[in-house]
Amino acid sequence: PDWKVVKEYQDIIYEKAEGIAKITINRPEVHNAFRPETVMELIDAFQHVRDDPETGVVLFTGKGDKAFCSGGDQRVRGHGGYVGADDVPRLNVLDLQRLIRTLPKPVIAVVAGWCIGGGHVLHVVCDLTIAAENARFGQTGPKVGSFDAGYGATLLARTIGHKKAKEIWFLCRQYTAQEALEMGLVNAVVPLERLEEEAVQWAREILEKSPIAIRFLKAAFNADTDGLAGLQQLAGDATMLYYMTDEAKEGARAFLEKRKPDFSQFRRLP
Ligand code: 2NE
Repeated sequence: PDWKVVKEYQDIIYEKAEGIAKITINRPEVHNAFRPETVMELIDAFQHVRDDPETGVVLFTGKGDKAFCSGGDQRVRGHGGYVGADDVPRLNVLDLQRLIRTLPKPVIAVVAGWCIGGGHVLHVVCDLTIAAENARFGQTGPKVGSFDAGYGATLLARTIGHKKAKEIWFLCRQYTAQEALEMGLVNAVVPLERLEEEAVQWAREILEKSPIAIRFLKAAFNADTDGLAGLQQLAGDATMLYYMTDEAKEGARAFLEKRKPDFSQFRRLP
């Protein structure tokens, strides 16, 4: 695709083409580790994607072929969180995780090289993952004095099963792309030079499908794991559809016309 930059950032690159957004963590010197400002920029870009009617699928990736993301930038880990220029300790990557989950468009993690720690959790919360043959997956938390017992543990367990998820967190080993494929952690493994091409192909196939069908399916998959927050998302989508019906429009119109609504004109379907 002929990627065009949507907005300039310091730590990330946000581009789009053909209805596909590409968001790239651009800190290759630290294997694309994120600091609070990186996450703020990612949140800004993902929020823009959510509101952009031209975009139907997001590719989320890391700059270069050495890493997708190596998690939180350990150089700025302070007392109570990762500390940005404003001197406030934060774990704002959790907000980003929720934003990716509630984005009503599929997000595909496009992984070359290291996908580790909080970076691994980011691919776990993406809807699909396409990995290059050189991708390496794992959690390091209990080794470096951290953990993500939210989506990082529980959604991982829903994805690959409890035994394997506990192994990943308790032993902190690293897994090849092929091993990740075998445990259902990624959707496909391709040669590095074909990584983006393959991800774009998957995005194009999704874009040919009905956007509202895809939106509801994503919300339903998430509702199963996200409890009332997941149900809220699904219910919000249902409300959006309901607002498109003559029945809902009759209710709003009747209020404005100061009359009783006439819902008798609408059939009750089985
Ligand atoms: C990823 C791994 C295994 C790669 O090893 P290697 O040997 O291929 O590369 P190297 O030399 O370690 O890394 C290259 C440069 O990137 C920096 C390194 O310090 C190194 O810098 P220089 O020495 O060349 O100056 N780098 C890599 N990862 C970094 C990081 N996360 N923060 C800052 N600098 C980093 C190896 O690099 C590794 O194990 N990295 C650390 C992985 C890790 O433990 N991440 C944090 C997990 S905790 C977390 O992310 C988290 C959470 O648990 C809960 C909430 C939020 C976040």
